[in-house]
Amino acid sequence: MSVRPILIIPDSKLRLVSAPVAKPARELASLIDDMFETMYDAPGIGLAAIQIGVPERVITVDLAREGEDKQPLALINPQVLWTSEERSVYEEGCLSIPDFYEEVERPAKVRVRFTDRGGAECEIEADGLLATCIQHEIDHLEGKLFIDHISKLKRDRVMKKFAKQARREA
Ligand code: GNR
Ligand code: NI
Repeated sequence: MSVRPILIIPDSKLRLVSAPVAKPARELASLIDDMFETMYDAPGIGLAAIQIGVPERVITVDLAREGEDKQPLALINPQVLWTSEERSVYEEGCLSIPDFYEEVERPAKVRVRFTDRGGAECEIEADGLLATCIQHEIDHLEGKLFIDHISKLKRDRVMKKFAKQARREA
């Protein structure tokens, strides 16, 4: 198991559309272990494989707070079956856009089909922060970031700041 580096914008890999998982079971299990370790280390409540440079459709989520028992959830090839008309707004952040937070409106509830880490076909209906987090992660699989849901003015400002930082570090 290892903590892997998290890609930061404007890394172009973050814009890739991830492919359905094709890995052998052992490699997939090891990817998921690394994703949880990386997510807990950050710390974050969700992670998509592309954030550690792997363009495959795997996400990890854990909304447990510090001191609570862990609630690790891995979703392989997640598919949105239904979203509610009702919307909700959360202040979102992203490990690939450090220290930037903005409110995003999304469907309040979502029903998702996925394969779990044991290979079982599952469905969950999520609401609250879990619904938002799962949608944020599924967006990553499409090369989409939460800043794509905010105003162009704010997005351009944050992209510019990170582009400048990347140039300084180059
Ligand atoms: O850690 C994270 N927190 C968060 C807060 C509100 C909405 C979504 C998230 S996901 C984010 C980790 C991350 O970047 N996942 O891709
Ligand atoms: Ni993110």
